[in-house]
Amino acid sequence: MLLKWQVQRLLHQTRHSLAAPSRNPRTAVVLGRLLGIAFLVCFATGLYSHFIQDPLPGMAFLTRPVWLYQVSQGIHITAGIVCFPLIFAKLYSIFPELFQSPPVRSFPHFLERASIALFVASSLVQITIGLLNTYQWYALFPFAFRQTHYALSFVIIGSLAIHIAVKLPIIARYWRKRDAAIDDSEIAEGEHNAPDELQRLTGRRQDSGATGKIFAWIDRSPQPRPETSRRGFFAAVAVASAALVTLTAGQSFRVFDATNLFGARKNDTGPQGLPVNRTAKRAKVLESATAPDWRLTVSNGASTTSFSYDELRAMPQYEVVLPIACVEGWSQYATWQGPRLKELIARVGAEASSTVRITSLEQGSIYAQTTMQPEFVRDDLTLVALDLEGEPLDIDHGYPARMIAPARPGVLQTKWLSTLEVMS
Ligand SMILES: Nc1nc2c(c(=O)[nH]1)N[C@H]1C(S)=C(S)[C@@H](COP(=O)(O)O)O[C@H]1N2
Ligand SMILES: [Mo]
Repeated sequence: MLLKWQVQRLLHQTRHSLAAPSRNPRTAVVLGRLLGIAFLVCFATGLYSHFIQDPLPGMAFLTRPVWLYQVSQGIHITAGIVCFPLIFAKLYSIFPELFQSPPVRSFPHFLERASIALFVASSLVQITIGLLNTYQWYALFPFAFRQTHYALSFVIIGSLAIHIAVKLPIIARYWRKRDAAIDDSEIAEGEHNAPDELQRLTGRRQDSGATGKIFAWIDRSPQPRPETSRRGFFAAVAVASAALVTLTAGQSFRVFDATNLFGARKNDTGPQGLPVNRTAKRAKVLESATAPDWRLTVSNGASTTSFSYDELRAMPQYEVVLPIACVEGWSQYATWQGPRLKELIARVGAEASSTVRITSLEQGSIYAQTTMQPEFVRDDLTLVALDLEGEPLDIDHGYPARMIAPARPGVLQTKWLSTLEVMS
């Protein structure tokens, strides 16, 4: 019993000593709102990116505007990066709540705290593995990134829903600034955490009435002027977020190109002015891609034809301007030339609205084989690209031939083509 009291006192004292003007429910609600928006944006763009790579039966995707995936994924990564300052600010603002006493008051209270623990932990893991992935540090985690990231997103959205439901009274009360002003009468009904509530109230207001006196009794340490320091706190969060966007978003959005110092990729670098993640050497295709007898095999059931490089060049050539838009957030437009995919499969008697399985010369990579759905196959802009910026593809860009299609994630723009099989 004595121990219990001592623990509770310690928790109380810790909580008091952590009080600060920026640590109040209004700050937590404002940050929570911003985080909630960022999470929902990341969730929606994430689902799009997940299912376009792994469609459920019956799913079809838009092929216009051609930048749809590029912009969606750019937003996903940028919003994910902004979550870092927002989450840390939010954790800072509610940190004293960690020392609630008693730690658990009831079963619902236990559920509330457990759901927050899950929410915080999964969010931190989520944005961290996401960021690491954009820098291609996959080796740091021994699990499939996309599946884990996808599964965690449901844990997060689920616990976010519980969190919002539990905190609804506080959220409603501090939603608007003017509602956040609390009158002194509430001090009386402060129940178990009355001193904390007082601390917060007095931390936010510089009145010297009864509140001030009780406050002095609780803690005599001088407080910074609440309004100023709260504004300073928000300014710091805003500056940190803006700086992160400015220094990284250039990989996804041209406007920030000049200040792209920390983005995982820079535009206009690499062979033919386009970045390269996986070189021909690393993909172990240097030999197979330059073999003089290379042919592109196109099949439709029993009907199979193979095309030499020159035969592909002899077909009608089309020029398209399309972005490579990597799931890691970087993207860049380029000019591509080559025959249309639908005209190639027509040579083996397939309809334009077919599903095509695309196989690379590269072996043993998850990108070595991809499937293209009918809406992309039949599109006029979907090419088997031979040229990039008016010259034959650099070997690192997929020479002799690669796929390029509109509004598609980079992972599906298969390089070093070997075979195309019409599935249905
Ligand atoms: N065969 C093959 N094709 C591939 C890849 C790959 O590793 N192997 N990388 C994909 C990815 S993730 C992207 S974003 C685009 C552009 O990647 P690059 O920068 O490696 O050219 O090509 C795609 N095509
Ligand atoms: Mo990618």
